[in-house]
Amino acid sequence: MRVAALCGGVGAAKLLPGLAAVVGQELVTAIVNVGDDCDLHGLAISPDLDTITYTVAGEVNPETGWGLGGETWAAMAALERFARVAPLGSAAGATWFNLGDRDLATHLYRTGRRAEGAPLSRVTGEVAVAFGVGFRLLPVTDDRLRTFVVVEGQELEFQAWFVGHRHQGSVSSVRFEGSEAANPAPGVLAALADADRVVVCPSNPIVSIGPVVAVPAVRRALEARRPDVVAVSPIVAGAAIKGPAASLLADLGHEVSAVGVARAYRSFVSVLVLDQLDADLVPAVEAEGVRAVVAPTVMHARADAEALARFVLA
Ligand code: FO1
Repeated sequence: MRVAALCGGVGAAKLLPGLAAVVGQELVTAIVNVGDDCDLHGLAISPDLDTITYTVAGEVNPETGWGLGGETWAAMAALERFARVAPLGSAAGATWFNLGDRDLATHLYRTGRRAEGAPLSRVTGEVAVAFGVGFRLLPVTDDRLRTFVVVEGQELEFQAWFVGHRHQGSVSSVRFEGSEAANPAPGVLAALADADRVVVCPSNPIVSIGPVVAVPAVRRALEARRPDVVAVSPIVAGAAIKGPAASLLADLGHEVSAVGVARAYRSFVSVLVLDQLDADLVPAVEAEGVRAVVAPTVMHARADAEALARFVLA
């Protein structure tokens, strides 16, 4: 069975190995959010692509869910020296976004290859092979697509809010700059057309899945495959497992529940997997025109991910 999985960062990274265990890595194509990407220190940084790569390679930092395990921070520590000389407003030498010494190598390689004219999708494939990842990993687009949030009247780039401001503050709006003009990366539309099943991983519906489905041709391809598109609710019992999904949904006027997720996804998703804690929401989800099925969706261990993957693909 060929599977295409729409992915953000940590939530998706937990389900992917489960999907691979069921159908085999070579039959899974991950279509990954790039709205979180950022340019710091002159480096091209793709957090969600790296989180997926590092996780499926078994090299992710298990405490944080991002970056590499066993990291050292010599480069970040050395940058502190320049803090007292950097002019106000300069981004040079920033240490608010923690880049470990080994993680830096990935950004150096990606930046070097992009400077040679290689598209992000090509470089992502090279990085995946370098980490021994057998999946196909694709950025949703090779074009520039960046997420901005407006908090207390101030517009911030995604990482400046998520990390710089520890995703605090009430978000009044979110936009995906470049999405309207963005084309799917090579292989994305074919993956969505050829897949026997499309899985929307339990990532943040607004800022992880949102940018992916904001690419017009991707949204159209998903709507055309709606009967074969299954989503796993990232909201369980009114809360997100990790990150700001719940507060974001609330800030933007969505119901913070699997019902709110069903409403957000219903134009391209035909089945929503709810956690057992939300079994009582089945009728309300189905009232949104989305079939609801119940299974344990919180993944603590690999076995949980494989069981959930088996359920999602059944
Ligand atoms: N998240 C943090 O909360 N603090 C950080 O300093 C941080 C650094 C970082 C570096 C590389 C990378 O790939 C991810 C990093 N993240 C950090 C996580 C990142 O902000 C999130 O993974 C997302 O973009 C949301 O999924």
